[in-house]
Parts: sequence; C-alpha cells; structure tokens
Amino acid sequence: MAINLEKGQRINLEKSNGAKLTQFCVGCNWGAIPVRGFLGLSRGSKDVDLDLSCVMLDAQGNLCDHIYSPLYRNEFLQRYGMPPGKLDSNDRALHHSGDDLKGDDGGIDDGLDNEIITVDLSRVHPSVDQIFFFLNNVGQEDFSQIPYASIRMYEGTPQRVKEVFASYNVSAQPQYRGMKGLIMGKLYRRGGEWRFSAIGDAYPDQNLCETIGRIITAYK
Ligand SMILES: [Ca+2]
Ligand SMILES: [Ca+2]
Repeated sequence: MAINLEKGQRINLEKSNGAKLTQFCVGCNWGAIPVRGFLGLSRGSKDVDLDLSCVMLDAQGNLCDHIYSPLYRNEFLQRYGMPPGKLDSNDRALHHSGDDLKGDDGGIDDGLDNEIITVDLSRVHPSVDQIFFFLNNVGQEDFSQIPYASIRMYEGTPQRVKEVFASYNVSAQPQYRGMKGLIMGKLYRRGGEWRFSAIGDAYPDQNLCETIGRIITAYK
C-alpha cells in the first residue's frame, strides 16, 4: 500500500516486505488548465509549466549540487549566484527526465508523471547529507488553479510505474492560493541510513532561486 504523505510526516525507506528502497523515481504529474468557451464547450487548454528540481546540501548546510532545468537563462541564475541548470547530479546518482513545459493536454490525467527525477541512493556522494525536492510554477497561475498536481515516489522507470511507495497531493486546494513554490520534502541521512521527511510547505516564491535561497537559509 502506498503511503499518503502528510505535511511533516517522516518515514524510513522500508518497503512492506522489509527491503530498503534505494532505487526509485520521484515524479510529478500535473494537468494543463482546461479552457471553456461558449456554452461550456472545451476550447483546449492553457499550458502549465511546473518545474521539479532538487538541491543537495552537505552536513554544514552548504549547497553542494543541484538539478534543475537547463532552460533557465544563465543571466537570470547569475543574479541569484546560482550555477547553470543541469539534469544530472555530479555523482550521477540522480537524473532528471527533462523540462515539461505544458502539463497533460486538456487537463486530462494520463496517469504518467510529467517530470521525473530517478534516484539511486547507493551512488550518492558521501558529502551529500540532504536532498531537497521542490516544485515551482513558472507561469502566472498558482497551485490552487491547476486541475491536479501530485508528487509520488515509486519503483520502476519513468515510463512504467511498478510500485508506488508514497504520494503527495499538491493542487486545487484553497490553501495553495497565491502559492507558486512548494518544498515537497527531503531525503536525509540518519545513522547511516536514508530517510524521507515530507515537508509540504508552499510559498509565493516568484522563481526557483527564491525557493533555493529559502531552503538554504531556513531548512538546513
Ligand atoms: Ca517544467
Ligand atoms: Ca501526466
């Protein structure tokens, strides 16, 4: 049974059969906003560009690696002192499937995640102590306007979900009005083992650099 994550919940990465979860996907599935015209007839949909990203901190809370879209302009990133975007962690333990700019067409759930980060905890560099996963909305909308958006951890591949370990629903709720950045949760080391903490804090951040700054200052 998949765990329905709740804000603040901490879980160890142990499956129901007692085995440890070490290779898995963190995926985000979301829909474009359906646009209705005259008499409620469908007029297509408005694209929604969410970005699933992660940053790695060392034991001192310093930023030591990152994964976010290479489509972010360097001039923009440099203003915040952030390096260029990339889809692989330096240790190759984490890989991003690529920037989806639209969401599911017509807001019709295809059941597949639009952006996925694959994780192999056995390959994470020893200096990485925490890995924060977060979501930013690049467009004008806030999370309350998106028909559905959820984040889940599962075994399998980006194309084929084998077993969902945990999931977290992040959209279409009144408390997300005005919110454009969501710190989903973090993987962290404790006593030589990896654990996961569901953070679930939403903020009116205008871009991912604001969210990264927030993680470094307030969550380390
Ligand atoms: Ca995106
Ligand atoms: Ca989808």
